[in-house]
Amino acid sequence: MSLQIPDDLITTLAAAERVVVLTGAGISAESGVPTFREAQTGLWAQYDPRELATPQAFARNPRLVWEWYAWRRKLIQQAKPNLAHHALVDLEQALPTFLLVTQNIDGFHWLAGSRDMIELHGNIARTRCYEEGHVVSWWEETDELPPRCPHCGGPLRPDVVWFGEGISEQALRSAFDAAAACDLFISVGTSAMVQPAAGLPLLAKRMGARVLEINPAQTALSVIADWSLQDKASNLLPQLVRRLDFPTNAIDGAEQ
Ligand code: BV8
Repeated sequence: MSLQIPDDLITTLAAAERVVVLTGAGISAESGVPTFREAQTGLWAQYDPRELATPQAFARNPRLVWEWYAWRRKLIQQAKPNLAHHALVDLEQALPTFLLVTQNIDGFHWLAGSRDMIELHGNIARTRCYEEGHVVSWWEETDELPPRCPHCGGPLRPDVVWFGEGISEQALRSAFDAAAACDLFISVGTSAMVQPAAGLPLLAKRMGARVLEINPAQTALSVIADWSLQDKASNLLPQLVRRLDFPTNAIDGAEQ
């Protein structure tokens, strides 16, 4: 039995001029991609992701970190966006001004059809040179891991933002400007712990926006949200789009 969506939320969303959505690992949970907080499986169960997703871990054991991302990349390649991702595509196409900011690196939003979006933490499908920073799309496969940059011979790394690394100024500026100017901020599937992303809903609230949180669990954001709907994103987001009588092309396409 899905959660009942409050009428005042529907009224607010129907009248919203500028909507910002922040997503975290929870929106991909139903695609079969484990969230950061779920215990990792198999060989990786012994590691804490927050320890592995750091420059220190890569410096200490580059092969281990490279193999961890290769394992996650394979998992993601075998999965696909779910109804929650597709519902956000229908929202983007129906609303006057919409920006999706994701913490996720799985690329599922783009795959589902989202275009007005910012990948704050990079994308696991992209690889870059550890030394020179440019994205590398081809390299010679040898037994050595991580592979070597074909230009400078330095080690390659995933093009993601690790803990302790800065996020692109331009991405941050766009995300914070949009959060400050929006009239409705929707937080989906995030524990609202990782900075600076976790500051976005707080800024929106401070600047007068209403805040909707979609998460089966309570988080630090739940107490300040105007609506905290504790249910799965793939239940609630399609319901939201349908209650608004918005076209559901992306949802319908995914359900076929
Ligand atoms: C920076 C890419 C500075 C890599 C990631 C103390 C206080 C404040 C900040 C800090 C601090 N100490 C350190 C910091 C900074 C640090 C930070 O925030 N640490 C945290 C742990 C406190 N932040 C940083 O280091 C950032 N950089 O601050 O730079 C700087 C400036 C200039 C120069 C140098 C440095 C960089 C942070 C980016 C880290 N990289 N990802 C990778 O993925 O391998 S973050 C990583 O964590 C993922 O992106 C993931 O998204 C995120 C975890 O958060 P969530 O997305 O929320 O996922 P989580 O598993 O936590 O929660 C899932 C939620 O989904 C749950 O609530 C669950 O209930 C819900 N859910 C489950 N199923 C569903 C669902 N919801 C809906 N539907 C469902 N079906």
